[in-house]
Amino acid sequence: MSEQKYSIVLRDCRLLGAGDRETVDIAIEDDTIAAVSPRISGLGDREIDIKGKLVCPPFVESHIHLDSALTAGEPRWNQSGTLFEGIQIWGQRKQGLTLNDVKKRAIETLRLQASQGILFVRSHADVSEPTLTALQGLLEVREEVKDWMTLQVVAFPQDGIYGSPGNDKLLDKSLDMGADAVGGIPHYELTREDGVKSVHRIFELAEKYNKLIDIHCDEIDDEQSRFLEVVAACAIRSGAGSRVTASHTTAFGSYNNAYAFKLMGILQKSGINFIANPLINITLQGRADSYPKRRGVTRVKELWQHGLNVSLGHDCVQDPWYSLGTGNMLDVAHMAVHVCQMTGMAEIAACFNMVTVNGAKTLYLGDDNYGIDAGKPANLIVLDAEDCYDAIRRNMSCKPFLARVSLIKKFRNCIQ
Ligand code: 17E
Ligand code: FE2
Repeated sequence: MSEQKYSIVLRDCRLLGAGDRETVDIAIEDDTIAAVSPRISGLGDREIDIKGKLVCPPFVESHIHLDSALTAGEPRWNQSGTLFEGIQIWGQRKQGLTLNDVKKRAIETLRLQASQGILFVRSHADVSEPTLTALQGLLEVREEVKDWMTLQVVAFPQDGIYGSPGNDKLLDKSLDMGADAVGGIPHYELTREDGVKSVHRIFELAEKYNKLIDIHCDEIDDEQSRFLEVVAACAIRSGAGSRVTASHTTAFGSYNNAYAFKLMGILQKSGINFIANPLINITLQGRADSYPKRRGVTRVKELWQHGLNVSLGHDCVQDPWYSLGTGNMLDVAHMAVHVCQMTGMAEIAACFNMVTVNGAKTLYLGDDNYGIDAGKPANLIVLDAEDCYDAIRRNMSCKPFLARVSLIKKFRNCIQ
């Protein structure tokens, strides 16, 4: 019997969570994983010795604003470092948006992300401007990059749904144009009532257009900001649970424990996803505090301990809110380990999951589309690390290589 032939065989791969267990070989045929086993006898046209390094599914960037990426300092720098000054500066910068401007910066950022092992990205697009240039640009980019990057676009009304007349219609139009998810910003609406109304409107639109939901929710230090409970209640009543995401939720870090305890039960019942953005929220929040100064990050550890799905996002790559982004998901996981005090071994592993498998769940990619199993698309990365602890600890020097098979051709020199 002739030996089985594959396009590529990766030898001696250490899978996530394998510990000291045996490494495996991974056979790839066309764009699909054909086999994963301790010893594959068939040969690949291309044989790559991974030398026991960590092989995992690609990084998932579950929360970024590509429309504002690479605009830091334009037209001016954020002096107070607050969310609100950032919104003001972006409000000026976005007046001059053109399709070309949005697309050029978005593609440059996506290339930066792909070169660091990210193959799935969810980006918000500000839909508060009547021209909808940011959205149109990102929808075109979604199409243009689809061979090497899966991009989801959230219609995000940065200035609020009820902040000015017409925004509600713009959000509706954005979904009609093809955005993948409905966004919102209830804590920024003019009143508490408007905030609650906006959450109900988001769920109504999601149902009308059959879209996912991802809301910027309670991104403020105000312990009275309680829109998360409204999101959870709507998720419970609509049954939309796993299709719903609450991003940021930094006020949850300021709630009193009695309320937080009650809320946690409701959240568990809702089954919604959470996204924390520790790099930017550690810098944006706490700006009105003297000392003690709050960390301004949601209760990541407790959400994880209670079985909720939490992923992590970069949020910004050099924009008015955060000028220091690199796009590297290990930077994000590294910061989460510190800010959320998740330094135990199981906790560090959990933070690694938050930039990989948990992100895939948040993006609702489906079990068939993500992971290292026979039959799934051959989307995987190789990290120059022994395990996820080593990867996070040495984040600056850990270089991912090899990505989606179609990318092997594009980024051939990444494979070593
Ligand atoms: N807009 C917003 O409302 N919050 C953020 N963190 C960013 C943009 C980056
Ligand atoms: Fe954000």
